[in-house]
Amino acid sequence: MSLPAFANSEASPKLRGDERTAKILVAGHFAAGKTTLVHGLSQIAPVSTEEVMTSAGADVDYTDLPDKSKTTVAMDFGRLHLSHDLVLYLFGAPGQPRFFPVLEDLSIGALGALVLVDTRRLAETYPILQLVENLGLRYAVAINAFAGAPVIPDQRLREVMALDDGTPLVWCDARDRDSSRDALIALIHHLLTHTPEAAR
Ligand SMILES: Nc1nc2c(ncn2[C@@H]2O[C@H](COP(=O)(O)OP(=O)(O)OP(=O)(O)O)[C@@H](O)[C@H]2O)c(=O)[nH]1
Ligand SMILES: [Mg+2]
Repeated sequence: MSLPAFANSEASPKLRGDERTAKILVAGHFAAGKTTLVHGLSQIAPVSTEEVMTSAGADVDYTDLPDKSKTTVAMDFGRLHLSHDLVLYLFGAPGQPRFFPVLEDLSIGALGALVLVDTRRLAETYPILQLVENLGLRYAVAINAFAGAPVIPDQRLREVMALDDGTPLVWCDARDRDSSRDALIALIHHLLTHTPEAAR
């Protein structure tokens, strides 16, 4: 399978109406960088539903990252021309377990999922992977390489996450458009080469 030349990543192409479209779920644990990735890639004004975490939510919110004051409570939304004839609708899910039912709802109609991971929070990745698999979504794992996070060899990461050999595992920087786009390309390649013809 091949993708045509990519559209200018800085452009905000209008929809022609004859493109192929796909809904993609961007999932991952708390603070994996989902909102950062969707907002960085979107070629339209993204939708954000981040809310400030206050002491009122201390019992239920994750509070181990003092610099992170907001968390997604419903979804991120963005749109990206990945190529001139393929448009992705990106739905970023909340990362905290109490919002998992929202992730389930957001997954409806998705072609696949990009699962973002910070290697410092691998334990929080397992329930996300479990959920995505239970939902029947094909997925790629993108390690969002935070400064100071352990650099773990891919083979070891595959083992600890129990990834199938065919599941793409890529590294990215969610703050960088090209890097994030490459992670999505890996997912799309996987989806287009593993999706039954009838579902295309
Ligand atoms: N150093 C570094 N910081 C990042 C990266 N990606 C995101 N961040 C920062 O990490 C913080 C968390 O990013 P978010 O995009 O809010 O994470 P999220 O996965 O949407 O978080 P929730 O919605 O709360 O689950 C933000 O302050 C980002 O600026 C990255 O690749 N490297
Ligand atoms: Mg978020």
